[in-house]
Amino acid sequence: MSIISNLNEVAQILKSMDYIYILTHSFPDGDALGSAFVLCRALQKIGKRVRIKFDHDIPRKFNFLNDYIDHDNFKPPDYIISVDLATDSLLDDGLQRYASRIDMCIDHHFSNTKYASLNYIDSTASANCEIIYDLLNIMGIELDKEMAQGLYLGITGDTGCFRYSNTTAKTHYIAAKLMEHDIKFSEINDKFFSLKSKKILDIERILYQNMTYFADNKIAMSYVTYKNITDLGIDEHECDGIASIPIRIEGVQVGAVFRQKSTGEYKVSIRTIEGINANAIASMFDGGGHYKAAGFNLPNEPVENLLKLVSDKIIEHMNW
Ligand SMILES: [Mn+2]
Repeated sequence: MSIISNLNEVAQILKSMDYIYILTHSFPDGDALGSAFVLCRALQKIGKRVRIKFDHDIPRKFNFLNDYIDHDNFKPPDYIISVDLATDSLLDDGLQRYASRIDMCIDHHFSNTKYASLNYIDSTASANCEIIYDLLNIMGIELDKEMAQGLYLGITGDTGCFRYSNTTAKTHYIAAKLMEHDIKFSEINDKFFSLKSKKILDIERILYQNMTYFADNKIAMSYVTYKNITDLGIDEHECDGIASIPIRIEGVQVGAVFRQKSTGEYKVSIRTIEGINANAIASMFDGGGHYKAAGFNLPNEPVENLLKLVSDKIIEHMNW
């Protein structure tokens, strides 16, 4: 459980590894997949045997990454690296057996629990892909167009297309360097920020219908049941963007979306405005995440009770 604060050291250690599995969080987003994909491809380029390990299929929109994912038996890995994984409990259930033996963690979550033998955490990076960009530079591994696209995907994803306050001058600098590789940035941004399937619009309609306000409209919460999701035939992964719907309502300071999982439990996503720490709210329920975006799980109970439970805690926490 030690901390590495120098990326040069990470580079040195990676060079000494072989037969590596790369793991990331369940419901992987662009940053998780971009980090895993680019690191995998980079290490393969210098002759390492590496696979990304998943328990579930990844969302269809990320299909271009599939070649790098190990669905067969590799061999038992000698090393395990995690990327964009704040805590080992966020691994897919089928990967929990690796949780206790992660050698290296490369992450940008402020809430990272330092579960690996060696932990490199830079919470000033808007996206984990920023760290991977620096790392490959240090290692002298040249980016190709696919890698530049993977990194751009992670950065634009975690900054909400360069809108969130985690965006820095360095974020733009790296994005500019990536654009020199002739990447399809416009297509990527359209695909991830504008295009919506009819099914997603249907699930959004349900969210708007279920919207509930607390604390003088400072809190807005909504939910979708597992039945809603399966009735519409939606792949659970496709719902990622719905978490930010309540916080877009004018005057709302804390937004939450409760999404029921197949187990009946609810995955709660918290979004906050500047000045309110979403991570602190999620921590009250044993969750975590970023300053303005965090999450936690709640047991299978009537959703009205859960909304009330969470809003009461937030009201108390905020002194509202
Ligand atoms: Mn990330």
